[in-house]
Amino acid sequence: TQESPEKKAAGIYAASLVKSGDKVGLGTGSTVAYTIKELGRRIREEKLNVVGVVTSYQSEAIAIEAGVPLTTLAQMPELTIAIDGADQFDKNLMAIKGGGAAHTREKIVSMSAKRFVVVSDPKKKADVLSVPVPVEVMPFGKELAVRQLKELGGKLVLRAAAKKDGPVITDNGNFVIDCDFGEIQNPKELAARISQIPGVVEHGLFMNVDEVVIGKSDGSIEILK
Ligand code: DER
Repeated sequence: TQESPEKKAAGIYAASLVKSGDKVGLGTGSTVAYTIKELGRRIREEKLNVVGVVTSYQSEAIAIEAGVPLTTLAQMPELTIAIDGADQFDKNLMAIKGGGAAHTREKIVSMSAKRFVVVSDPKKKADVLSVPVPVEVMPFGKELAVRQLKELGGKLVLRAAAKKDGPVITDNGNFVIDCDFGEIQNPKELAARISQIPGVVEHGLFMNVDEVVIGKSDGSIEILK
């Protein structure tokens, strides 16, 4: 993927928030990839001493390549800071994630951290959240989840894989249904309703963001708290 100055500015700034001794949750996607690579540079050049927990096979591969030491939540259940991207966020720091189908482990890791920082760019800022909400569902329960998500007003698409015939299978072995609810006036209520559907593993509405770092094309950043 070609360089994005906005994502690079946000990702590198977020890596500067990390200090030696921190236990770092490492999200998934192209923006946080800059953070992971910058942490690798700081480990090599500044002797930064940190351990990370990843949220996908993708972030695991990037972290290993960057030389970031990794462990698991089983060994390191309470994290200092989690850093991750998002597909959209609003002024109340509500976010929609899951563009990379990694939102279940991302939510577990971000909720395991004392501080959750989203790295993003101006295109993802919205007055009202409106992009489709990814919902990870157990294949066994897909039909029931489809019925109940439709009852909530969603227009649903089972996420198709790119280089595999058939649906995306997540790192957890499940399907992803992208649910278009249009403008979401009450994200907290929608999140609660989706979570009640049996067979839903996790949805992409995140209400635990502490700050959003917005990268700009001139390399500067803006922080929403
Ligand atoms: O899947 C996710 O939630 C990712 O964080 C993703 O939505 C953000 O990806 P990007 O940084 O490549 O836009």
